[in-house]
Amino acid sequence: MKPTLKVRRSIQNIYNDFNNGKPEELEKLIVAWQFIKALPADHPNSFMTLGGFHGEPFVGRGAYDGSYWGGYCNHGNILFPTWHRVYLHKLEKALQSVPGCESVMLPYWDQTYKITKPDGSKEFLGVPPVLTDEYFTFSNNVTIPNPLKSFVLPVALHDYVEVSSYSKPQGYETVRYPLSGLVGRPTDRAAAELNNSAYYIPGTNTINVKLTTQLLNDNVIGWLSGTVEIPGQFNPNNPLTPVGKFRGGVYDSYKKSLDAPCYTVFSNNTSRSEWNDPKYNNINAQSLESPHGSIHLSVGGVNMPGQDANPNSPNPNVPSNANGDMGENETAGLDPIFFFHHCNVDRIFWMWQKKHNSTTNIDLSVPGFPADQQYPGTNNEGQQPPVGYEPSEQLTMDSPLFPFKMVENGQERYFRSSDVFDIENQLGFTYESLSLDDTDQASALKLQASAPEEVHKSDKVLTINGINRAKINGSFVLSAYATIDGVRHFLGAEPVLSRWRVVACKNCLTHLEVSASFTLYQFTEDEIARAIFDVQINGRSGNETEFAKFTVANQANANKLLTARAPGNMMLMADSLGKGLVAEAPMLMNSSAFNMQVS
Ligand SMILES: [Cu+2]
Repeated sequence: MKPTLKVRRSIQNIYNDFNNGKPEELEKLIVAWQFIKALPADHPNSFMTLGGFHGEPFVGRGAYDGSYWGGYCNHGNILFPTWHRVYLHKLEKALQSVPGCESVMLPYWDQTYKITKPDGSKEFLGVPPVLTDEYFTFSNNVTIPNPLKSFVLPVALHDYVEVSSYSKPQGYETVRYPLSGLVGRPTDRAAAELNNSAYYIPGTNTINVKLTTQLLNDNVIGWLSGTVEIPGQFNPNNPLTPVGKFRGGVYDSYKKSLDAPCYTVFSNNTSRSEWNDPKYNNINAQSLESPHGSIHLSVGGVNMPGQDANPNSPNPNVPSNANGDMGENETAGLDPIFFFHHCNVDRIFWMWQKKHNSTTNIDLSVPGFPADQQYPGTNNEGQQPPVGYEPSEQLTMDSPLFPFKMVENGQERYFRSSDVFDIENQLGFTYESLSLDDTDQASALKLQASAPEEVHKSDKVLTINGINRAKINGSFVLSAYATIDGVRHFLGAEPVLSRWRVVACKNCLTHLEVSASFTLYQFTEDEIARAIFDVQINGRSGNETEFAKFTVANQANANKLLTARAPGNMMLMADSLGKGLVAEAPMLMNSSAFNMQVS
């Protein structure tokens, strides 16, 4: 008989138990987090050590060479789900090492969970209050600063990679949307201070946490539901303001990723984009990494297009300069919310495994692709390899997952993906099932009942290739639009979770590219035939002048696009489209590779 499995639960359920006379589970979790955060920075179980494995402090070749990544995290390749699985396991072990906390399991932030509001309607919960509250009060009335809200760096973080400015001093406290934590240079600090002062309680230097929490929740819920319409901002006299809900919202992306045809395509954005390349005629698929990146950006503060001016902001006309730590790979692991987010990502990974008969073994082959060729995403070509890897090195499920070690037959060795395929039999735990889990009949039925009928009119997909990432500092969002009969519709947004100084990546300059595809299910074939498509990039503003050139103003340029479109031909190439967008656009688009296609 199987030993009883430990259970990773939803943090919101644990919080509800706390409020309903069962405080032990949450209190132990809080004690464990507080403890590992207070350990000396160089202690192997300290939060500084563990949170720092993801990005900064940089080690290895990437500490000085921008062609490499100085952190250990794997993104854009097939190790993304499994590397993070081991990472969570190590943090959980650290929490369990705290005296009296041996039973603590890492909970997940169930992002797609909906609550019923007093009027009976359903809405996403947003960020659970226990992750945003300023204080935590134990049942014995002792109150402490909430250890899950932020982390104060016990040591400074320095970025020595060329001219990068992504450094943080000792004593820096992590921040989330709508605040900015960009403090590397005096100009950055001034911009961050200006941004943050908009959220002070009037007459003080104290952040209005109630307000910033509300704005964070609005932003996260906006990303989840895929709503870009800003209440009160839509101007019927200005039809090119984008409207609508889109199917690429985080909720739909997570759901769609569960249908990804094979592990390789499911596991990362690079492999997914190859699968979605129009040359293969495949059914459009989504990766787990993509909605995961959206949550990073929603918490870390990259505005969705149309959310630049927030009507709830104390000064709605000031575009947000939010630069939260979750939004860049350098510091994401140092905000405690990272681990609750990734625990949910891992839960969805496990759901995919159950659905695709992959709980005990993972097959890397891609249907229709020759087994003797390297599929994109099965190495680190075209991106900066993390610590321990070379760009062309072939990755497998037996590649070492640096820096995580385990003991086998008395010998210490690095973890491999194959050590953690089966969370129940190899790691001894399972997930409390909640939203998105088809195996939970009750919640599946509830989901169906609450989902409005979606009319599916077309199978066509808009694909965009060849955006040059090397020119864009920090994370950003690529969004796509279709203008039909004078109304500009928002098609979706592809998050790009990135590092601060990408241009330092010398040997990546020619091929560090972003691709994205957007389904056009909501339009008829006829509407698609007369649609004008355009793309926009939203990223970190107010810090690097380079980025500003790439911002594409909505209305002015949509008109120019009308003339750039060849009649009856829905493929817009860089030369015509580039001029239609902005003068500098070809710098951003790899001119030979840029391609926008409906097929
Ligand atoms: Cu992540």
